[in-house]
Amino acid sequence: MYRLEIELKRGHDLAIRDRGGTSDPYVKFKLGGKEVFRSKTIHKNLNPVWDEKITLIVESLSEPLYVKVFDYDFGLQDDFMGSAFIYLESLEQQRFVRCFWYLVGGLLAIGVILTGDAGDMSPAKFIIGSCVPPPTFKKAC
Ligand SMILES: [Ca+2]
Repeated sequence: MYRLEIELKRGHDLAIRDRGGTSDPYVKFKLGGKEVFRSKTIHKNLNPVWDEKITLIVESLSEPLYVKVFDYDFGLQDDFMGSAFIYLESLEQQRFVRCFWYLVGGLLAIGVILTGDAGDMSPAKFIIGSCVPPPTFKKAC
């Protein structure tokens, strides 16, 4: 069992899906085909700040965490804005924590900490992530 802490920080320069040249973005996290979290919707903002944290208990690292961004539309089907995968297996090997930027038609800042607990051994802590920093966007969280 692993404890996966996810911090959804913000989006940067996300895709336009509404006629006014903006979008109403929210983020869904899926693991093993199941939705595990849905963020709040930030209306009319391509640079939304969510600042939401969730903790998941994960049994296996073989399933990637699927991150999807949608534009909320009142009364209509929501529009897809972009997606990213966070590969939990690859996280374990890199022991650092940072805020990470994933390309999703724009960028998402997500911090990830994976804590591994192997049987009755004392919990081994892995602080982890992988990073896609855009060269033009210097601000880290
Ligand atoms: Ca909309």
